[in-house]
Amino acid sequence: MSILVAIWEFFATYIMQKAPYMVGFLTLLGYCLMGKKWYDTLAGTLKAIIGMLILNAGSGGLVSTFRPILAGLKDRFNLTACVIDPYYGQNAVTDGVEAVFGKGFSGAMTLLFIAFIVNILLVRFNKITKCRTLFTTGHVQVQQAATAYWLIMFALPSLLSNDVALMIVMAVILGAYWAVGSNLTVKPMQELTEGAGFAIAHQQMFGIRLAYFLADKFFGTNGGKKDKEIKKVGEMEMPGFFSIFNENMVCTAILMTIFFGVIMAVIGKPFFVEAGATKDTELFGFYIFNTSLQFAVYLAILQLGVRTFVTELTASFQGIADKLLPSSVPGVDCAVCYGFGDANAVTFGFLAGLTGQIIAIIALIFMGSPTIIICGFVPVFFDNATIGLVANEKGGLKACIILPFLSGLIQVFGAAFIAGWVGMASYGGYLGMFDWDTVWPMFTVIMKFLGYAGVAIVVIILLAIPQIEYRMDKEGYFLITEDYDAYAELKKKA
Ligand code: ASC
Repeated sequence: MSILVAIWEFFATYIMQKAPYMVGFLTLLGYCLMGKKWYDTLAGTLKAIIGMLILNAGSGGLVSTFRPILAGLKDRFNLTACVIDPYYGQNAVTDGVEAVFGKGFSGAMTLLFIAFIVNILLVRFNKITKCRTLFTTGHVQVQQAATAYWLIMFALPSLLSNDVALMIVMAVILGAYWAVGSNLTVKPMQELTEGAGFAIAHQQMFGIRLAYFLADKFFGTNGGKKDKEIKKVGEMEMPGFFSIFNENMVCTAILMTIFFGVIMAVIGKPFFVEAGATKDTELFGFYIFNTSLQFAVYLAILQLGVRTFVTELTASFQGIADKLLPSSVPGVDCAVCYGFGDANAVTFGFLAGLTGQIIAIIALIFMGSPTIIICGFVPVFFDNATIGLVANEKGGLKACIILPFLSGLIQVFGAAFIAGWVGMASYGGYLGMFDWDTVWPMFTVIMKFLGYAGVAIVVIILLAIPQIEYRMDKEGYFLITEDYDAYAELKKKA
């Protein structure tokens, strides 16, 4: 028995919460189920882990370089404000949950594991549930479990005295959100990657599907445009000087230098000297330029990581889909899709989202909002870059700029409302990613005002979504994950 407990503890600590090892574990399991030779299995597993570690080096580098700059705006202007950032959000829960609800943080980890089991069951029985995607991004699951823990306890205080019932309600809602949300990204991702065989398991899954829908409806073929009329970012013919923007690294470098140049100049050199990021003797302009170029560097690293692991994970997942979870695909970090589609769409999406966020923050200040939001790098970049990429694919350049811009506004207003209302703002941070500024505040409102009936409504809404999608395309629904070429053929005929 104690051996089983030890194995479980090892799995929980070193595999489930660490995305590279979760991806490695799934690759190993998949290849074993396929009966691959041991040395191919070993090589594939190592490539999967290393690829994810490279991806983490890229996204971690972006976060550690640019997060302090945006957070610096807060110190520079002496704002007591709530930073929207998954890590600040997690800290806020750790700091406040005991005082506010009398429950420890460890409950959030129990929630994570039970919700993950709910996700597995929903996929296992997908003949009935129509859910096709398994969450594999452990760090995101930790952040979301922490936030859901707070939001649901806030919404249903009557459950606080019954730990078991509370845990069941929370796990069903969160597990259903994981299964249903990532399932919504199957179609956008399969189309973007031409059948690479993954979905997104991150924090803007409803956002991705909404952007896909709106881009198509208002900027794309469903809005009456012909395919060739949709000018995508990479298809723009730029004359003369502007042609250098076609090159992703050059484009990113120039745009980031302009944007971060302005932001860093506003914050001022003394802040960066004090933070130990540069020296008094160093030229500030050089420091800004060098820092801005890091953006292109980390994006390139991130894309290398994606190339290293995606084929291993998706090829081996076939074994899991054949033997354990029929017709399913893995849900992965949103950064994985930056290896596909148009790389400049990532940059444009981010900058449009940042512009939206800054305008919304200024509006909050002018409206005298009791909660002021500070942009965190993770929501402003990873949400809006992803939304921009999907929007560009479906609706071209206009969609790639307008939709992330709107998303930026929504992120700030949504976060200001929910973080202020549930009391997380006073602990300095909120998760702040797109779904958590839109879908989750809506769930919280429904449950707060309707109690148990609200819980039922939320669960029914979630579970109904894949059913509706299935009924809209019975023939293609499972084919898109089982055999993308056959699916594409089917769509061409239709
Ligand atoms: C998040 C989070 C990160 C990033 C990363 C993007 O939500 O916590 O560290 O996005 O997953 O690659």
